[in-house]
Amino acid sequence: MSILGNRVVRREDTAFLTVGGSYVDDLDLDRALHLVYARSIVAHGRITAIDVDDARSSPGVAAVFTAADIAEMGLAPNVLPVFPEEMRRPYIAGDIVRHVGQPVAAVVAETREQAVDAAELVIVDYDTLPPVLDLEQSATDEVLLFPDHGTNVVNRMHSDRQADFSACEVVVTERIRNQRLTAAPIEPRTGAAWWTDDGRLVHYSACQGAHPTRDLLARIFDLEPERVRVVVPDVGGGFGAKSRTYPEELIIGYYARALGRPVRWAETRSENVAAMPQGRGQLQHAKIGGTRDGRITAYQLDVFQDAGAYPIIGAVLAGMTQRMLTGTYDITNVGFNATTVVTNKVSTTAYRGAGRPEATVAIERMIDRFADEIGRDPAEVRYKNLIPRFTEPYTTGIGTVYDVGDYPEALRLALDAVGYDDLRAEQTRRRDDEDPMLLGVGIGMYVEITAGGPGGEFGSVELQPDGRVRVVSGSTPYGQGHETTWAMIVAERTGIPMDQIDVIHGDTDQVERGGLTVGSRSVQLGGSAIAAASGQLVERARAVAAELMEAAVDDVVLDTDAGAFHVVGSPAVNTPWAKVAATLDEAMLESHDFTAEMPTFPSGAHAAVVEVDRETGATRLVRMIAADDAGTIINPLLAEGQIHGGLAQGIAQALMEEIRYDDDGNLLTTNFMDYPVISAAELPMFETVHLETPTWVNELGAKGVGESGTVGSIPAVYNAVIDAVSHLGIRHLETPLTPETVWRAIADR
Ligand code: MCN
Repeated sequence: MSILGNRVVRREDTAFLTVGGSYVDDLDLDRALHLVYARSIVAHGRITAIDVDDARSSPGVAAVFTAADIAEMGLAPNVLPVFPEEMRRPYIAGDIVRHVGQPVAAVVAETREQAVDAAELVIVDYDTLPPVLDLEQSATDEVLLFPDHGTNVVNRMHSDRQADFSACEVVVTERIRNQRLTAAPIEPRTGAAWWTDDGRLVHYSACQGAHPTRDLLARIFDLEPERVRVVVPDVGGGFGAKSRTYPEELIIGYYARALGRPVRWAETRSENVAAMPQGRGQLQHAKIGGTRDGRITAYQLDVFQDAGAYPIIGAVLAGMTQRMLTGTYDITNVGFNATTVVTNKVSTTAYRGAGRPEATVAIERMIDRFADEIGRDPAEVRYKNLIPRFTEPYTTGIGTVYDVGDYPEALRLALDAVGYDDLRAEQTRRRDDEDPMLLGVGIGMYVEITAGGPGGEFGSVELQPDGRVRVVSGSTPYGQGHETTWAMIVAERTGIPMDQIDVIHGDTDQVERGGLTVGSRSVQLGGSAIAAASGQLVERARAVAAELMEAAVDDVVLDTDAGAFHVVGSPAVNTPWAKVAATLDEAMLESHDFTAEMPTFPSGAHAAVVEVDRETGATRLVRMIAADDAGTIINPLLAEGQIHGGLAQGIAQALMEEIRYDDDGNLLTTNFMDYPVISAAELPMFETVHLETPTWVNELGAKGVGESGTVGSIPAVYNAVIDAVSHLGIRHLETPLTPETVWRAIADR
């Protein structure tokens, strides 16, 4: 019997729930100095003078670095080579500041408190420049953020064809805003660095990939990668925003070298909200058209993507929106354009879903708008336009190739679970009775792309002479439970019990190579690598067992239930793994790099039931159903946990969370008082429904699940709230659907 598919509890949690995890800031570092940044209070301005004298002479201060002091470091490397050279970010701003919160000086002191106090004494004079905050305004280039570059536009994307609406009986347009969000990891960004006596750089980081950070550091400090060791201990969440280690942290090694002592950095929550790159920030102009009986025949999406002050990952995410343009629907006459611009706000980056929720929100809102326009039920319109079940690669109207999926079944399961027809009847009853509690039901169908980026993943499995197995993974987890997942895969392939399997990750001295844990890629790539390495190990061990049993290798099989090899037909005489291990002089190591032929496309249907208070505009999410298909599930408990977390973040985007700046570019949402991170108090018990169409892309049959919950839940909740108030003539509102937004719309009617 296979252990895969069982609800195995996370082995990671014993420590988390008892003694606690071990994070960068828990490092016991002898003689370490503390780094704190003085940050810009101006969104756009020229620095005319900077006075750090008082800061330098403040108690405990070892050094204060300005841009001039670190000039030899140049600008931080471009995150992607496609970005304009002129738009590279400085480690510390020297002449121009481009967002509130940008570092203007680095203060290093004996204690964190002393560094904070001294940073307050840094005095900067600015000539303010007009802030560019609006995306469409930025695209006009009236005010340039980088005059040398000549335009605020980072890139433009256009599909080969544009949608033609001439044959449509009905056409609906809408402006949809995907507001900025912060990932709000419980552990803000942290890092620590020092140099060893033989000149190696050691850097501890709370990030989403040890090796990519190591390679960046090697590049910055002009070292061979082997001369850098990056360790990623426990990480308190990342959600995409820690996928790239940022200049503020990358440069810690510079301060450590200059001062000859370890330097550590841990930002505050307010710094994290202001200065850690944010998610979303996409403005959409959508147009949908079709027949009066509900067949959609044309769809066009034109977007403006906010890159923030310096282009990083957020500046390419419109490409993901394009790839997932038509979602689960069979629409061939489609078009897409994107303009990505810089603005005087912190950069945008990947945040759970990264470009795919934006596509999903657009198509799912427009399906509802279209259904409303023709007076038909949104579920009926979806059924009419869904791609039928497919097991062979399917090419969408925009040219993306999906692996396998059954979208009509997902919709059926979600509607059954929620009791759709009864809800519609109840909704009508409440409307007729003028019940102050309006009922709304919303559907969010989704298909998303996982492991959509380049590269594969590394894994190795090593049988040691004492019988224990050492698994080494190139993936770096930050909350997903990889240790449990990898141990399950090895246990399943070898029959060795999980408690004899140790999992190593996140240390470049112990792991040969590795990628980023992004795009829900780890199980399908890292898991497949470990599965393949396990298979190779079984083959080698089988040869040893055959020798021990004096049998022909081809006659020997592994009984994974017993964890032992035997000759076909005679299980009584067997060689357990321990016996094979005992013959070894040195560990038996097998490794594998798995690269997939194509990404996988998890999908599903989410349904939300809300009550909207007509008097106050307040929304209560009453039920949330998620029917998700991530192919073969390794561990349903962990996969559900992923869905739960994703749902919470998606629901938060629909109802509550928003990063807001004022007209001068000051951040208004600076901590968890102003930025309402969602909690269990706002959420119902989630109802998950299971659906599995295993992918043929990898031997595990697994698709990613880490972001699915977010992608489907945003439009489901969004549509539910609009549905609740649609009979009042409200067709569309901007997220987050706060009580104020909803109340104003109702009051306007
Ligand atoms: N899983 C499974 N069967 C599958 C796929 C996944 O059982 N077919 C389970 C596995 O237990 C695996 C977990 O789900 O450990 C996640 O696997 P996968 O979908 O491959 O995603 P990754 O491990 O690559 O994680 C990345 C993904 C992303 S992109 C974001 S953003 C995110 C997320 O994971 N951020 C998280 N989940 C998070 N969870 C926590 N606690 N914290 C974050 O910051």
